[in-house]
Amino acid sequence: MARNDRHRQQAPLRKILQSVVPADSFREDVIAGLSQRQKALPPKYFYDAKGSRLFEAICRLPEYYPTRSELALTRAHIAAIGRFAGRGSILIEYGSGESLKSRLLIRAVRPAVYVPVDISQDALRGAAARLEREFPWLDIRAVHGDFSQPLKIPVPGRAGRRVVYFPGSTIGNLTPGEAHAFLRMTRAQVGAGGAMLVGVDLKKDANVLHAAYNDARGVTAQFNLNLLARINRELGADFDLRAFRHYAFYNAPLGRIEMHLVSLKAQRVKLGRHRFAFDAGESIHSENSCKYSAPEFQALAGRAGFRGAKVWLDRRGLFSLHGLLAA
Ligand code: AVJ
Repeated sequence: MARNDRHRQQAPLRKILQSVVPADSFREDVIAGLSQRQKALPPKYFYDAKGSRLFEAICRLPEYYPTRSELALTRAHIAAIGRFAGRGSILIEYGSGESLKSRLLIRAVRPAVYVPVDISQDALRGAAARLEREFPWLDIRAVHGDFSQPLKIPVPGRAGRRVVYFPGSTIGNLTPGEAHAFLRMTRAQVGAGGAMLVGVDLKKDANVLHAAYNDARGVTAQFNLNLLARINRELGADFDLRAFRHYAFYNAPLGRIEMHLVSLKAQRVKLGRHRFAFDAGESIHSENSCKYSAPEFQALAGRAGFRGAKVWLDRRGLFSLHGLLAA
């Protein structure tokens, strides 16, 4: 067999083992969110195909430092991060894991099993296929699911040390109360002797934060507005995209960037048999992106049953990676 045929001769891409995404939750979540006094939409719905492309474009923007900072710190500290996770561990990644960081970690940890978990079936398939090509030795068990719910991980409990990798400051989408519950759930997931590696964006100059969510090219605005476009496309709503504007600001007392979609006029939006009325200036709260100092996040993890054992920062001190151990 020719050397180049090796990959093609491998077993076909392992099936997506588990699917725990309820089919109808998008419609229900949108209706529930738009029915609140402060209208709100869950940020996990940003990531349809177009939204995922826009998010990748955000990650390349000069103003959006988190992606570059996290990659730089992962590169700089990969040996220590790998030792912390422990060679041969069961590595569970929340997110599809096609990023450069995930590949660095896989190379450093050489996990016995790698379990990417993602709500996007396409992202998961793409990532798993690519990782399978790059790491032919890697046992990949992809899980299609929502990691904000308790998940069954398709690996026997005794098979090895469980380490959850949750990069990208996605945890910032949760309020501190929600993050606490999420960390507790993950603590149960990894069990005694388990660990977690969490990427967390740091508090910093509000101007730097503001620029990262109000980029000059308006890509973040497009990303935010795509949520309404998606609701139109998939749920048949009639949002007029020109009548809503992207708005993002740093809420200092709450330590978070808030993204909103502001209605530019009084208007009504139709979604099936529902009608949602907007006043001029009224907003839909579409995302929180909470920022934590290193001690703040360690304290939060401590209340959720973890010990904050390690913190790695990039050289500019913009972003952090926390190594947490089951307490
Ligand atoms: C993927 C949730 C970490 O909060 O910075 C980027 C998403 N929103 N620009 C973030 C996002 C607007 C991002 N997270």
